[in-house]
Amino acid sequence: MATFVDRVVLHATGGDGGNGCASIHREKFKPLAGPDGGTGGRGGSVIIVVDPQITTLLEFHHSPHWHAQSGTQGMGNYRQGSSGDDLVLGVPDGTVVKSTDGVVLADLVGLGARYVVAPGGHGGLGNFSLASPRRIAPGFALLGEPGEENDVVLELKTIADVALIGFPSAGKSSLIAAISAARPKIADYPFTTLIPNLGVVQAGSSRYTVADVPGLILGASEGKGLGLEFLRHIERCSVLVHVIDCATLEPDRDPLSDLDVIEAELAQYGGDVGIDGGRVPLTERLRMVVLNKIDVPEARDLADMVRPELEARGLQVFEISAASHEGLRPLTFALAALVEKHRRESADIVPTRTVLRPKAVDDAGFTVSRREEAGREYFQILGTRPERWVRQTQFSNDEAVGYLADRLARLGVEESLFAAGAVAGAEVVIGSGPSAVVFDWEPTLLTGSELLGGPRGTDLRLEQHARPTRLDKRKEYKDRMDAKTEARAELWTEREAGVWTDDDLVDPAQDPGEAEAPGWSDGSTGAGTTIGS
Ligand SMILES: Nc1nc2c(ncn2[C@@H]2O[C@H](COP(=O)(O)OP(=O)(O)OP(=O)(O)O)[C@@H](O)[C@H]2O)c(=O)[nH]1
Ligand SMILES: [Mg+2]
Repeated sequence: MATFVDRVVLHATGGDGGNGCASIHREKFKPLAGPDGGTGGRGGSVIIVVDPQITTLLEFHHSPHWHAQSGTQGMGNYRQGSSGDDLVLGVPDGTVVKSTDGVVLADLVGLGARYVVAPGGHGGLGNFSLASPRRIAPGFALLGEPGEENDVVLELKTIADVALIGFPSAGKSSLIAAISAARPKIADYPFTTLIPNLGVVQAGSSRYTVADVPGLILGASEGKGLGLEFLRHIERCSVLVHVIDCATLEPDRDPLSDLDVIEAELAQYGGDVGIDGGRVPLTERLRMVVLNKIDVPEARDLADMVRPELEARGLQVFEISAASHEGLRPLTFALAALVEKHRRESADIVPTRTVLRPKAVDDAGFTVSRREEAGREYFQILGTRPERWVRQTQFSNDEAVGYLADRLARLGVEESLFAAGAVAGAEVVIGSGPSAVVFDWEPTLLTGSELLGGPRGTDLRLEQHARPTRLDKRKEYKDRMDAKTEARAELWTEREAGVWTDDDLVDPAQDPGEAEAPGWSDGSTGAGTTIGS
């Protein structure tokens, strides 16, 4: 099983923020001494950072799901929850972070370059922090915010100065083995090399790295052979070396057509060149040609024959034998000169360390839009703050819901809903996707002037003209007086009867001895109590 992985999908989830606490402080003689619920701790974030010890993304291939620690809840007596620890994951130098739809989010080059994949959620405020002169003892706290869930693609682009490219069995691995301490697998069948190999070459006082990538064939850009999959590893190389096999026995191949095929495939491979930091396209990189296997007599003749043609194209040509080590010394020094040249030229260009393309944070704003879906009309509110407030609200607590309504109104959501044409009872959706919350809107009118936005004569207040007329008022007064007279008459009948008994409690017919009624009794008037007679 291959132990080299250069492209993985990472599913990262930030830790949830801890919930705030609603608690009331108590001490001796002060049983209700004010709110003292602490704020919940922040959730940890999932962060990737360049670690020079790591050379492959294998670990993420085996376990792609990572979850940072959550914050703990706030507690009474003003105690805050503890924050969750960040989860720091090491990745190889040269890792590119992309979104799942292919947008480059960060290019991690250099020790310590880092990228926050999934930030943790905020902790919810405790009722101590929610207290204000107008809300002295809040009976609620805010919920912790869930951590963000993000999927990103990690791609490894090897960092080397020189890349060896060419057909399978051209002798690329043999060459890197001859000039450096790298010991890749070498054999006479195509596609011996399945993963990129790196070697360090020392030529005089200069030192540079060389990458050997799997061989390319005609149609690699359409996926033939190993395709262009490994070409991402040469995207960062400053010098390209065409290794050409002069001793091949295949009938339809010769050094010139081999070179053309590889160049065509390179042109076909656009890569991310140009997106991240405006690198030089592959077809415009410094390059040279190495004619290999000249220890074979026919190969040497062929090499001598094609050399003028290649030089006429402006290419630097070296005849070598990776087997007998002939011609290697001039080659390594010529490569050193090219690498040094490139380093000198790029020294004044400020290195593009980390290209971060964070989401635009528009913290202050929100948008209200009228939507229709399957005949259902609703108003959607999108915005960082309204969405977070909704996530932090405990909907089983009326006070918390009231607090949310106040916050939304203060932000100006109601005015915007009016402006968008919403009326009382309209369906309002805050957020999008599965976490969206749906409300039936009950406007809390501050001044009523918002209603004047409609066409003339459509003010809702004008339709409620149910003011009583004088006749209505007189009739109502008369009815009230009649009812009063009736009630008084009833009372008098009862008084004149002179007995205040409750028929349900005592039945005098059955128990004459106990005929005295419960209730007020001064004992002077015998059975029954007479009031006011
Ligand atoms: N005679 C001779 N044979 C060579 C020379 N260089 C490489 N070979 C042979 O060519 C064959 C292929 O060599 P590799 O180095 O594996 O070729 P490669 O370009 O890495 O091939 P892939 O990894 O398949 O792309 C091996 O059998 C080598 O022994 C050379 O200079 N002279
Ligand atoms: Mg090889």
